[in-house]
Amino acid sequence: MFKLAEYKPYLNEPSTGRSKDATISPTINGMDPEHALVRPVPATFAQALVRNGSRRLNASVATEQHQTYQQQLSKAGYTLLEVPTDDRCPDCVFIEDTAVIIGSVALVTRPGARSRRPETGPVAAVLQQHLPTVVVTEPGTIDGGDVLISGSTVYVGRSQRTNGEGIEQLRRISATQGFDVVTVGVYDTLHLKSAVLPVGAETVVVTPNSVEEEQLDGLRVMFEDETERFRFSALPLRDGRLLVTRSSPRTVARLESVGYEIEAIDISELQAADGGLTCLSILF
Ligand code: CIR
Repeated sequence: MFKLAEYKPYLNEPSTGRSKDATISPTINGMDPEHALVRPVPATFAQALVRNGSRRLNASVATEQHQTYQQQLSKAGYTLLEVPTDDRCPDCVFIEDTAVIIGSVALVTRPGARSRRPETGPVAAVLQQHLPTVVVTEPGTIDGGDVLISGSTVYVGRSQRTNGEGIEQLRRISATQGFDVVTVGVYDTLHLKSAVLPVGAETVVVTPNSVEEEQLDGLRVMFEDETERFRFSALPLRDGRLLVTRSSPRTVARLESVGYEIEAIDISELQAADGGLTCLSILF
């Protein structure tokens, strides 16, 4: 069973102005990523994989929302790099799942969903121009949405998409870069980062009772509002702002009350295909 009560929910601590974490410009692996790799929404987006949805996805709306996302990345100071979209890959806008930056290396994944495996090659081709790449091999599977890095720890979700062999391969490459790996069971959602969203260097917002929460004890945990289950997503930007989803105002209000500088955007169409804010870019 989950040990929710063991956590001291950061949200319940008295707020004394800006929190420490809220003032930190978030870094990845202790470095400040300058590039944001993105991939435009394909015309076939309506065929994207969806866990529970029934409504039809709209590629034009998703494209508009994706453009707003890119504008925010530019405003924050990232240099945008683009992988050409591919109409044979309806999910390719969710580029995060195809590669993970660990230290100075890019780990090109082997996505858990067979239909998504052709997405990795063109992403690897761009990343190879910037940093060394290694590739997850069969029978391992990893989706980048299952990988969360904080300090020198790599948290990896064991999910429907990421298997034990994939995690072992991740552990080996992480060790070469000086990172430990902690496995977190993912129960009630697609990826670890569907339910555990980094909002700063050491703080995450967690959807209660959806992952193995006791594995997160190295992190400061805040909780998503119960009425907004899985609607919250976030991406810490290099200019110190926190990009968040407009669909989760109560959770966002909690973050504002402890000092976060928030920028809220609407990515509802991308969320309808189980995407969030992290999954739309690879930062390096
Ligand atoms: C999928 O099911 O693979 C896509 N429709 C959504 C992937 C979202 N990826 C992510 O959050 N990292």
